[in-house]
Amino acid sequence: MTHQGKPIPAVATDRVAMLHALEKKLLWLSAWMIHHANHIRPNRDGLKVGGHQASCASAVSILAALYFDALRPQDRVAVKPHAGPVFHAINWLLGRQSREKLETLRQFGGIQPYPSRMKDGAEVDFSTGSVGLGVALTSFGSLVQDYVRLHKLAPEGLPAGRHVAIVGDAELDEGNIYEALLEGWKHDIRNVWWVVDYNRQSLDSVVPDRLFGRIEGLFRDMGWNVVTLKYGRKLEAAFAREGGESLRRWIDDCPNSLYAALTFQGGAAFRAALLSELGREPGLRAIIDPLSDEELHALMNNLGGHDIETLTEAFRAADAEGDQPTCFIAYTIKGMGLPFAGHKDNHSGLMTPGQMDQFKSDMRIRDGHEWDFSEGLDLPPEALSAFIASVPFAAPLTPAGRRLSAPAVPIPARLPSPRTTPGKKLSTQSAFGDILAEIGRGEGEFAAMASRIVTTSPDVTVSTNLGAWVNRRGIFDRHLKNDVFRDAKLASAQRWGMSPEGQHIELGIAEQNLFLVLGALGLAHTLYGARLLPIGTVYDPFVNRGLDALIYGCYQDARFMLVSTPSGLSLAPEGGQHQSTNTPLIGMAQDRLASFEPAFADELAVLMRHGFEIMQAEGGSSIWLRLSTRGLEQPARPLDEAAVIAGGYWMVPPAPGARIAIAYQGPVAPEALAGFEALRTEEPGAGLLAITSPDRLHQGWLEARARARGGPANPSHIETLLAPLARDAGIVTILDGHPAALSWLGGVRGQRIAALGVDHFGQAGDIPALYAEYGLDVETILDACAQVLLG
Ligand SMILES: Cc1ncc(C[n+]2csc(CCOP(=O)(O)OP(=O)(O)O)c2C)c(N)n1
Ligand SMILES: [Mg+2]
Repeated sequence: MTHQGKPIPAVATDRVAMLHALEKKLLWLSAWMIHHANHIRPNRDGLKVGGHQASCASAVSILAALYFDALRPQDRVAVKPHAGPVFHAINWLLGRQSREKLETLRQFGGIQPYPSRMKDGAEVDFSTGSVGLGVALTSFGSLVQDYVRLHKLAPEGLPAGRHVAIVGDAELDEGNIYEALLEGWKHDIRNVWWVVDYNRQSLDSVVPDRLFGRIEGLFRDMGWNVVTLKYGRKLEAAFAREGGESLRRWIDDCPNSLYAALTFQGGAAFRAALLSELGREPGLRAIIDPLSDEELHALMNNLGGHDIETLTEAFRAADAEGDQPTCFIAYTIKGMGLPFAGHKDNHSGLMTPGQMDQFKSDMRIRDGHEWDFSEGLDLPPEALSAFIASVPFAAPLTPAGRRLSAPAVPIPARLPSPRTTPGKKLSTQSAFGDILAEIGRGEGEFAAMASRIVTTSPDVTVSTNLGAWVNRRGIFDRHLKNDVFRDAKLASAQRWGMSPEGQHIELGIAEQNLFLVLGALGLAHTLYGARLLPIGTVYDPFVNRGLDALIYGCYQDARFMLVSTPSGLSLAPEGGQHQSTNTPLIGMAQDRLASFEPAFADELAVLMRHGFEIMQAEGGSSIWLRLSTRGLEQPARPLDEAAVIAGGYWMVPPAPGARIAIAYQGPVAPEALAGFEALRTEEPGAGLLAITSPDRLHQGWLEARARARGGPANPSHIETLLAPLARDAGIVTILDGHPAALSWLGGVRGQRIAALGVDHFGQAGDIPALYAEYGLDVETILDACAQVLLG
């Protein structure tokens, strides 16, 4: 075996001593990485680089016990964001991170402040940073792991892993945690550990006392085992002596803020407090009097989360218990071992150079040897290397490492087109349901892709038209559950039997959970070695409700298809709470998410197919389809598929040098068409532009402009589309959403623009009333045409 290229002799070692050495090493390295970034590395702009030495110190023992004892290669971990440096130090010790890289914390191209799957490399299982989300993702990861395994899609020989989150206690203030707990309970998740770094401090303050009593109860109610690691060995031994019980009671009753303040002040302050309150308790003095201030401080800080033996034993015991989800509440001190330990303002606190000098000498680190492997430890480096190489997590998960891959599932050249009859209206939402239901038959060339599609929805399965697909493919559950209505022969359009073979994950109404599940499904190829084609449906306005989790999924490059429907004013009688306006702008702004709003079923079929392709492509992305319940007459026509994918095509091309064009997006197509017919009587050369994606058009335009900075470049799709129009032509744009999504078209060639759309809250009404009120009607279109023509 080797470590960083050097051979390692097999040395018998004492496990606990090694773990102690490693926690010390991690405390040093994390503090030094941050100090180095702030004080040693040249600083060009005078900005504080930052970092969280106290948050790291709080978690070093927990992380040491996990990575160097409890974890196995197949386990998947979300590390508390502010302990990122500890995580990277661990990877260096494991030989999976280079030493040079440790010097790049928070530097351009270097290690990110919070672990990032995309930027920090293959060792990061789950990105973290937006507190609460990484924690919840572990639960849904375990659900997806079960899905993959029960569908027999997991690679041969890959063992099932545990999903572990190292959780900052303030993360438990995030509501998404409780949404995930509830959903996890419904799905009977297993193999999940949440290890709470319970330092009773957040960013601003010390958290209220006994909050955790409540939280613990919640975990138990949700079927979790809760293991509280309050005291370490030394304190437990003291409690066992005469007077020890009163000491325990005093600590138990001590308010969090006072305990934190005493920790910051040191052993003498603890002594004074103990003597004033417990001085007369028999036996107490015998416990504390022989201790120096320093020893008393160490005793009082000997909490469970800093006691490597307590931690490793608790993890081993839980491991032996089986797969019940388990929450460990590990009491810790924020900044443990650092000069600002326990201080309420320590979250972003950095050691001063003077404090670092002292800390360095306390840690016995010589100048110039700060990065040395076993510097400051009473151990030969070979012994340390040999121990590290022997821990379970050091074994490779696969020869290619921790990040898995799975081949793309072939997508047939054409998806089934929904049946349309001339004169019959069809909405994009029903077309979506029809296309998926047809695929769901699983016949012929669709068999392979049908078996990989997984749908999920937060209680809007039926109302987003997934019903027929679900009837064909069933609902996923680890346990077989019959459909009671069906067994009793009670009429219902939905046949909702649940089984391990089912392909729809039904969620309660919690949009963050939808996006977290999509995130986990969309990482299945890299985490569980199985390619899935995830589709999530949600009402368009409620994308906003789960937006951070959606962004989070995109940040880690999870791949899925989001279908949001209904959308806009067009779901008229539902009123202003349900009528979305800002979503087209979100679709444009969101990285790694190609968003589209087709108007017709044939466009939708092309875009769904495209979505299944790009979600599997190297360098691809997720896809978002904004759909509508408004039925439109369907055109019978040949379709320029590439143009639909690129974001737009001429429904009616303009004459060369035309003075005006109307550009529409989505379900306002009939108004645009009617306005266009009227316009044409006066402007026979006018064009009618169908926009399927402002996002793709805009992105293409940005990319072309970036290319053009390096010399002559091909024009973007939108430049090509607009080229036939006269230089000074006017454009009227219209969509059932915020007008800014298309108003930028005027900037492409410096043309006059009138941008119609919705920029106020909607309200109930029918489509004619609402379109008239919000200016999506023919009259407003024609007024806008006149305005741009007249300049
Ligand atoms: C969603 C979100 N809101 C706010 C923040 C800013 N923030 C970063 S850390 C933190 C408090 C963290 O406290 P805790 O989870 O207890 O971590 P620790 O005490 O271990 O540092 C806050 C509010 C964030 N990262 N994410
Ligand atoms: Mg905290």
